[in-house]
Formats: sequence, structure tokens, C-alpha cells
Amino acid sequence: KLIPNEENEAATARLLETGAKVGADAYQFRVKNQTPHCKFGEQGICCRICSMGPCRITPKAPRGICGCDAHGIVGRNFLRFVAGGAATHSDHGRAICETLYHASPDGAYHVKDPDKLIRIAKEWGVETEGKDIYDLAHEIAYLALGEYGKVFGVQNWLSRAEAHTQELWKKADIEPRAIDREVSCSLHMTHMGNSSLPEALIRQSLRTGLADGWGGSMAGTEFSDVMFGTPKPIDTTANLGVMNAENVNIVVHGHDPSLSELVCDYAEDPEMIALAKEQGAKGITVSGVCCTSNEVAMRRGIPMAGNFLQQENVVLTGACEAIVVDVQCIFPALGPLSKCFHTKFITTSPICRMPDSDYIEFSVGTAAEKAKQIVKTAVLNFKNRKPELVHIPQLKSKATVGYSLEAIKKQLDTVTNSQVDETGTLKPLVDCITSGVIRGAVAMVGCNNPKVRPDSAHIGLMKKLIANDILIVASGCSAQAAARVGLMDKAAKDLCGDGLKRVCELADIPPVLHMGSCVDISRMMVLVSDLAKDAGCHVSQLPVVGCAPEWMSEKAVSIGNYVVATGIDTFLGVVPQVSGSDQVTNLLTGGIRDWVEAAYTFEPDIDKLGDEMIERIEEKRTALGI
Ligand code: BF8
Ligand code: SF4
Repeated sequence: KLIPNEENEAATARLLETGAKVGADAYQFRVKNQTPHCKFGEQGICCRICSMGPCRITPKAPRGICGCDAHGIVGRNFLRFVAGGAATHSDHGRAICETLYHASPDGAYHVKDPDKLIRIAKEWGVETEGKDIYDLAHEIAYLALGEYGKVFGVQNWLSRAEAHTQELWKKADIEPRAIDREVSCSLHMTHMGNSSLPEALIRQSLRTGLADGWGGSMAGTEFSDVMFGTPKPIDTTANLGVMNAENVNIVVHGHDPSLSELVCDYAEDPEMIALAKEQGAKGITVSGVCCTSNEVAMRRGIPMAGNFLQQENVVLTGACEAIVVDVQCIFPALGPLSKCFHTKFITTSPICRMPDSDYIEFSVGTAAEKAKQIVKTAVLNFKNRKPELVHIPQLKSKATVGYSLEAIKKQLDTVTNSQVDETGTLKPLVDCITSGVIRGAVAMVGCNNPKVRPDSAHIGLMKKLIANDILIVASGCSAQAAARVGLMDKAAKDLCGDGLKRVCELADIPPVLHMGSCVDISRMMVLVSDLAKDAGCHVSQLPVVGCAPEWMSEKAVSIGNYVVATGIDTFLGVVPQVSGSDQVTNLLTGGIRDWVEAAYTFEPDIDKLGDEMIERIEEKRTALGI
């Protein structure tokens, strides 16, 4: 049985009551203070990239001081938005490569999946015979780091794409070169007095997105798997009820598993558990928020406390000894909020410094020592808890997570073992789609956003899609929205149409497959490319679409761009800040189809958005004659 989202909302309201007792602020109040939003910003027609401005476009003032029109301003703003997202994901990927570069048998980081490392080495033409696995790891990590500043040529990972996709990229001149170069080039193009031609700006937006999805993010995913293990199906629990009032609660939040993996290790350390008991706790519970949560849930079954808009809620439970963060999607509000409680807000990265936090800098060299210090800080804070403020909403769902591409293929092998001679392919899935047992698939991704009733669009759309026999792969905060209400419980098969239900039973999977964090959307890109190869068609012909109904971050738009540029129609429930230019809007929602055979749909009416996705999937089926 699903937890109705209204119960989540009621739980939040109850937590805000605790907040009121201690004078805590919350995003719900700040949204009110910020509404209505600035119309110029909303439409993307405010330019402040030089100090002759800021310039705002109005009917009376159709051009900025330099003469740039709305289309140039909107296009430049959009490209800068994408560059911000690509830089962020890719820098996360770079940090993972650096961690791998320092991995050693007696250090804090190890090679847990040597087979995957060897596979990547072979893919990149690196000799593996007779090499020590750590020497190979360092060699590959060094090469991967080189991709960021590659002098000539395009990203190594592009060869994974379907041949036709690669051709399209070449023809459209959007093959990503060095990752840093695309970000840098985007900033260059959008400097005062450079590009104001929408077509050129959008082309570079796609290219920069591709540098993220088929570059930085892919490195982040692949080398995280090498170090921490490639996810395989694992049971966990989700929602705020995973926090335990009798235990020390450590919440890990952010993105880079290099931190959270070690925090989880030390939280299991008998010495730390004994210390927790000395403090009067029964034990230690680690739970997660945002993408870090996805990372440790997929690999270790660590429970998921919530997604982006639940980050304040975990502190409002009054039972959070420490919220430990690294980078991205962290509310600066956690500083002042934690001061209203006993909670330690522990920042760890020079990339993400915030007022009112305890800064324990975390680096590869000192990882073990710092992780231990963090866990100890949390444990020793248990005694400062104010029991009268403790309230953990008793909401908790079961979830099976960990569907990496490797895991999906393996799961398909077990279903069909005796009938097919070839294992490790997606052909059984192709068969299900061709026969119509499954109509198609939707990649549900991205954040939640107060502009949409939090999680309602994710959950509503997923329910609608699975009822229509459409399989969901999910990542990021969308995946957590699903897990929180029970859509990743295998029992959710009962909400599916007959076809999908049968597939879930046969393959022993939930109808919404957890594929990981936001950088793991790179997994989905390889999935659709392999699916197209196995089906003998192009990616753009597959009855597959992407959807981010509640997105909010720059990263999400970078993702949108590489998903679209890979040939997958992408549906957004929050309209990007481009409505001030019909030229840019028309390019994104139509014109780019000539380059990449896919485009965006912007539709804030979520019901309509769902209908349009189903319609598109059916159109693709008809075109394929299936
Ligand atoms: O990278 S989905 S709110 S947590 S940006 Fe952030 Fe959005 Fe969540 Fe992960 Ni992705
Ligand atoms: Fe105004 Fe042009 Fe400067 Fe932008 S670049 S702020 S439009 S003068």
C-alpha cells in the first residue's frame, strides 16, 4: 500500500510546529517572502554580464545598452545556466577520479570492482595484462582526469553511444571536447560582446550538456562503481521514519560517495557503537538525503530519509545529531536551523563553505581520520538532544534499489536463461517492448521544487505511467520521491497495468527501478544506447522519453540537454527561464529536433504532461510499426 503524499505533507506540517516552538525558519516561509518572483528573471530577459547594465527588456526598451535583444540575452542566460550545471557534475566526477588516483590497498579507498576497471581500460585501449590492479587504477584515473583538459579530440566515453547518435553529434558540431573547455567556452561565448545568436548559443548548450553526461558525470558514475562497487538490487527503507529516536542519527547529505562511504564505515565500527551506548543511545543510524542518499542506498542499503525538500525536516525531527554534507543542493538554511536544535551541521568541502557550520575538512589523504572524527562528533552530541523536541514522523516504506545497467542485464538473464543463447543483453526487454507487454519506458529524474506541490508530480506521473504499462527508471530526488511512498516496493506491481505487472513478477523487480544519483543518469544514457543497439534502431526511435517534472537546479538543465542531445524527448514540468524569447523557446521545443532528433516539451499542467508523454510513446511505437 502506498503512503498517500498527503500523509507526507501532514508530517511536514507537524514538524513545522516543532520549528515554531524554537523559532526556526523554513523554506515554506521564505517562498512566501519571495513570491511573486521577478518577471524579468522568470522570463530570462535580465542581463547583468557587464556593468553598463543590468539591462532589462521591456516593450519600451527592446534592446540592452550594447544592443543585445531578448533572444541573445535569454540564450546567453540559458547557456550560462547549463555551464553551471555541467561544471558542477563534472567537478564531482573529477573528485571521484582523484580519489581513484589515490586508491591503495592499505589506504581508505580501494578497488572494489576490478572487473569494471578492466572493462573500462579495454574500452580505452589500455593494456591490462599482468598489471597490478592499483597501478591500472592510477593509470586510468590519470587518463580520466586528462579528459577534463584534453588538448585535442573529443570525450573518450562517446564511443559508447549508438553509431547514429555519434554521427548526429558530428554533423551538428556538438561533440564535446575537453570537459573544462566546454564550460570555459560557454563562459567565453556569453561574455559581453560575444555570441547573441540563439542558434549558436543553444548548440553550445547541447555540447556542454554532452560534456557533462558523456564526460564528467559518466566518469563520476563509473569510477564510483570501481571504488565502491557496482550497485546490485538491495533492500532498504525510505521516508523520515527511518530515523531512530533511540539511536544516534547521522544524516549524510550531498553527492560525493567518497565522504558518505567512509562515514557509513565508521558508523559500523564497534568502537563507535560502544561509545554511542556509553552516551545512552542504543546504536547508530545513518540515513541519507539527496543524491548521497541514493549512492549509499544503492551500494549498502542505507535508508533514505528524504530528498531535497526534506533536508530541513530531518533537523526538525529534533533527533538528528549531525547532518554531514559535502557538495551541492545543500540549503544554507541548515546553518541557522541547526542552531535552533542540538544538531551539528558539519560541512566538509572547500567547495561548499557555509556560515553556522562546523567545518571538518575532508580530503583523500585524511579521509579515515576525518570520517572517524565526524562520527565521533555526532555520537558525543547525543547527550545534548532535547527530548521534548523529538518527533520523528512514523512514515516508512520498503524499497528495492540498486538497478545499475549491469544489474538490469543480469536480472534479465535470470528471467530468460534457458530460452536465449546470449546473456548480458537487453534483448528480453526489447522483446517485451516490441510485443507491447511494456509500452515503453520513462526516465523520471530531477529535483523537487516548491513551485510544484513537492513530490506530487513525481508520484502522480509514475502512478499514471505504470498503470499504462510504462516502465520507469528513476534517479536523484525523483527516485527518493518514489521510494518514500512505496513505489520501489516490489508490491507496487499491483498498481501496474497487466503487462508491466507480469514483467515485474517474472523479473522480480519493482515497476520503478532505482538507477542512482543524478550523475548516474549517465547509466541511463548507456542503457538507451544499448537498447537501441539490441533493437536495431536509433535511440530517437525507441518508445522512451525523459521527464523532470519538478526540477530546480542548473545541473538538471545540463542533464536535460544531454538527454535531449542523445535523442530522447524530454518533458519538463517547470518551464525554464527562456519564455522571454520565442526564438530560444522554439529552438528548444522544436528546432533542435533537426540536429538531434529530439526536443523539449514544457508543460506545467502535470496531468497534461503525463498524457503527452504517453502520446509520444505511442507515436514512436506506431512509427516503428509495433
Ligand atoms: O543532483 S535531483 S535536488 S540532489 S540536483 Fe539536487 Fe536535484 Fe536532488 Fe542530486 Ni540532482
Ligand atoms: Fe546590458 Fe549588453 Fe551589458 Fe548585458 S551585455 S548588461 S545587455 S549592455
